[in-house]
Amino acid sequence: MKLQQYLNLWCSMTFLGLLQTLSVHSLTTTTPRTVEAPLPDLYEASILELQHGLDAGQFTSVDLIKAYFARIEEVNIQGPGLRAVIEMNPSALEQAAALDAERAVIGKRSLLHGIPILLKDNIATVAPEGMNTTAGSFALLGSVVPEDAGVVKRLRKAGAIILGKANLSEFAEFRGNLPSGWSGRGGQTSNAYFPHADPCGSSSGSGVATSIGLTTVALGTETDGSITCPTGNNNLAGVKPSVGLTSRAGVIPISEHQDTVGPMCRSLTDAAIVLSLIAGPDPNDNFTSAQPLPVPDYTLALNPNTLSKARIGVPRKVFLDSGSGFGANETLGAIGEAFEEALGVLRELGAEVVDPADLPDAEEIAQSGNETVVLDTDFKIQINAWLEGLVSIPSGVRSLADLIAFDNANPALEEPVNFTSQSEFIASEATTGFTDAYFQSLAFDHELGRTRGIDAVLEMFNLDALVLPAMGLTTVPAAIAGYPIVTVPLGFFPPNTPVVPGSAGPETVYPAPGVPFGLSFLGTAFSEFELIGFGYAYEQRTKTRLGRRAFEGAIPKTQLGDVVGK
Ligand SMILES: *[C@@H]1O[C@H](CO)[C@@H](O)[C@H](O)[C@H]1NC(C)=O
Ligand SMILES: *[C@@H]1O[C@H](CO)[C@@H](O)[C@H](O)[C@H]1NC(C)=O
Ligand SMILES: *[C@@H]1O[C@H](CO)[C@@H](O)[C@H](O)[C@H]1NC(C)=O
Ligand SMILES: *[C@@H]1O[C@H](CO)[C@@H](O)[C@H](O)[C@H]1NC(C)=O
Ligand SMILES: *[C@@H]1O[C@H](CO)[C@@H](O)[C@H](O)[C@H]1NC(C)=O
Ligand SMILES: CC(=O)N[C@H]1CO[C@H](CO)[C@@H](O)[C@@H]1O
Repeated sequence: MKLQQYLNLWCSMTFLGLLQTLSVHSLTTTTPRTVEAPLPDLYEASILELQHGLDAGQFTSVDLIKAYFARIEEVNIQGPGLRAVIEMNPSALEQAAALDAERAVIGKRSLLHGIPILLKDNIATVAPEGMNTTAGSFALLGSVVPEDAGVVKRLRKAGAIILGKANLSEFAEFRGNLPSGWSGRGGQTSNAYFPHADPCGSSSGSGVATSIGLTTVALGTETDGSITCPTGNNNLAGVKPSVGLTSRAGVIPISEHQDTVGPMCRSLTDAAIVLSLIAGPDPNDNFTSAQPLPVPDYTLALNPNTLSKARIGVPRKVFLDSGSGFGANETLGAIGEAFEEALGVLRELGAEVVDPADLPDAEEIAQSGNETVVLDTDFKIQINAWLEGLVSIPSGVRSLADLIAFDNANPALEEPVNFTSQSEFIASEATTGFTDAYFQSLAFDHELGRTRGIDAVLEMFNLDALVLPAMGLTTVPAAIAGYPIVTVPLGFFPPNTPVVPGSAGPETVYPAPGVPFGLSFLGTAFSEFELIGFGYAYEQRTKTRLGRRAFEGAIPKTQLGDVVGK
């Protein structure tokens, strides 16, 4: 079958599944709308709620874009200065109008038709649309990419509207010791739950913007922790997919062996809808040919009974002994307490919790330098290819060496005070290509993460998944294995939490009262469907996200009612 035929078939199959879910949801989770039904609150609005309103003619996608733009204006640079968004799409209103017209005449293409989505600034969009793709760096400002990223092509085909680009830790946190959530172009992203709190990185802007409804949904990317951690710190549901499930073509790279693109949303329902539409093979990223087909409709995993009889393991050594910190740390003890409670919830939901269920090689993983060898080597080769592949670049930067020189020559733009800001660039520049040592380290990573790590513990205890807090170094085993992580809200630091200043950069604090943290489900390659099911059962039982809102000044006031009919 030709790819296009396959895609069409797949789209219609997916669409049927999504429709089925939509009707399930309208029966069970929403009241029937009358003409006077209230407009959805954009702080929390889900894709399904917005589709109901769009279909019923309560508001249009043009209204949505206007409302989100106004919300961004309120809090991004003004007010609390959250700096979550780096650029708004100057073509978004025009695209929204076209999609509104298409909906009126032929109906919607998918559940993302006319829905705004924010992209991390390392995901490419074509230049004539009006947005940059820079990974936050002035060195890439004005550069022209050859084409849209693979995931963006899929989003456009599904009818989604690219709302803008999200701030991030510059170069997805692979430049050096930079503050989490800081980029030269975007400045310091701040958490919306406490003034100046660490948003975590590197998908910081995707996390903060989604947490308070500056967008309906967002995409982030992860090489090691960059979706999982900001999903947790910003009270969201996110999926870090298996390497090879979502295309990395057109994504400013760190390493093809670990990079992934995934959704960051306010619910796993939204995340499942987005993932179903961005997953799938892409001829421009051959790792995607390794995934099992057909791509599942992940919305069919949204069943609250999935944990009944599931066997879930607790790999305590990964988060207690490997430097993740909070095991013996009073300040971070709230995470440990909430985690123990979560295990109780899993049991209540019928899961058999196997505790501990340690990775047999947990200590080896904690001590291993193999990941650094692989990432340092891959980054130089891949970023050089990215820079060479650009149609044009005003800075003239065409290699990693040029990038380092650009930052040195432009300290006012690219050098935050008191940070050794290029250590990873410099280490990567010193690598000499695919040496024997590199291939050895890559093989060790796969062995440590997969055969002697995650797969070993799953088999040893006959487990369906692992569960652990979504923070710090807990992402390493899945990162080196290329395996998936599904993260949902777990809890919030209590009101009496002492505020620790400067922890992620001079302008940040962490922890602090009210700052969220997450719970992660891990599994083997391409187990997203099962992990989404487990996460959903937990999310629906606890509804932790709704337990706390952002601080008052960080909550935008503009709502659909302010723009509809204006
Ligand atoms: C990039 O940003 C600059 C300056 O903000 C802007 O003039 C330009 O239109 C943007 N887009 C591209 C593709 O250069
Ligand atoms: C992708 O292609 C490269 C080079 O063409 C090759 O070395 C690599 O093994 C391929 N990877 C997969 C997963 O097919
Ligand atoms: C506990 O965590 C805080 C915040 O990350 C950190 O500043 C502190 O050094 C940690 N204390 C110990 C004993 O690890
Ligand atoms: C890679 O992992 C193996 C197995 O744990 C270990 O023996 C080796 O020292 C590691 N290599 C590096 C560079 O850390
Ligand atoms: C940078 O470090 C110096 C010396 O430790 C200190 O005096 C200064 O306040 C720091 N600046 C910032 C912005 O943190
Ligand atoms: C959309 C938006 O507000 N972008 C801002 C991001 O931050 C830079 C630096 O402060 C501003 O110049 C942009 O306007």
